[in-house]
Amino acid sequence: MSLDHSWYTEEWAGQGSAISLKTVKKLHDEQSAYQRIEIYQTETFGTLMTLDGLVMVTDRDNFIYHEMMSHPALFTHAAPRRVLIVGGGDCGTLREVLKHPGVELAEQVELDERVTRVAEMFFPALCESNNDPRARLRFTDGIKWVADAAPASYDVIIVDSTDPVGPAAGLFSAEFYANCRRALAPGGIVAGQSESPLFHAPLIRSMHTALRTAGFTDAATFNFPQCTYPSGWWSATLASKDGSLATFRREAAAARPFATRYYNPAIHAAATAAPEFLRQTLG
Ligand code: AG3
Repeated sequence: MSLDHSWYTEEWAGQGSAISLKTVKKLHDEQSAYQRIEIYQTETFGTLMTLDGLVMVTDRDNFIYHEMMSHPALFTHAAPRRVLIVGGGDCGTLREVLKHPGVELAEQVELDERVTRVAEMFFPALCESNNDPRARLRFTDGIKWVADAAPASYDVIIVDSTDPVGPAAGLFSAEFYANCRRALAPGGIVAGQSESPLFHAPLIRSMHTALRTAGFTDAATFNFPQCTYPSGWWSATLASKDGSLATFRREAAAARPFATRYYNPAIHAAATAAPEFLRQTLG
């Protein structure tokens, strides 16, 4: 069976596999200072955004990723007030973070302003909280931002990055995590997107090693389905500055005053269960 021009395909380098989404038309195509940003209307997944040919967001399944990047960390921290998002230019993570009434500041530091401007045009729902008075949108290098941040200035740092290649590679390093740890207040938590358990287990292991090297005292990988990302299975890795991740506020999560479509307390607990091969890889 051959794929014709009405299919958008992301081939997964070295994995002999790919995702294809049937497209109706291309809505936007630009080369920003950093990357190629494309928007498609798909037949069954709504609007699709790709960066340099890699799937970032579709209307249909982004809720799983954005909820799992946000709520596990925010319901593990005792009382998150100041949240930093590194990357996350489509603003989907920002929207989830701002659903927490206790959050007083959600600062997003995205390298490429064009990603956010294009998201505002084509993903208005993800950007619906961008004008919340608690939101601060910055367009600069997140690695430098965290290195320059005042000590103890955030409660939670969420790293909503692209794959660990190019400018995003530094977001997976021990040096970056050490700066995150310094920028976190006591009790602080960092959460980073950590790729596919099936395809990238060695990367997840190296993240755990880097987090420990940086001084984090506990780390755990939360896994969840993400059918448009490589292997269809994805993860977020959380780490605690100086405590444990067992401080999950289950009752607060159960009584959350906002709607979710994936996250709930049972999912929170289940997502931390490591499949046997991952448990062995992580040692
Ligand atoms: N974060 C991108 C995860 C990496 C996807 N990788 C891929 N398609 N090869 C997405 C940003 C969503 N806020």
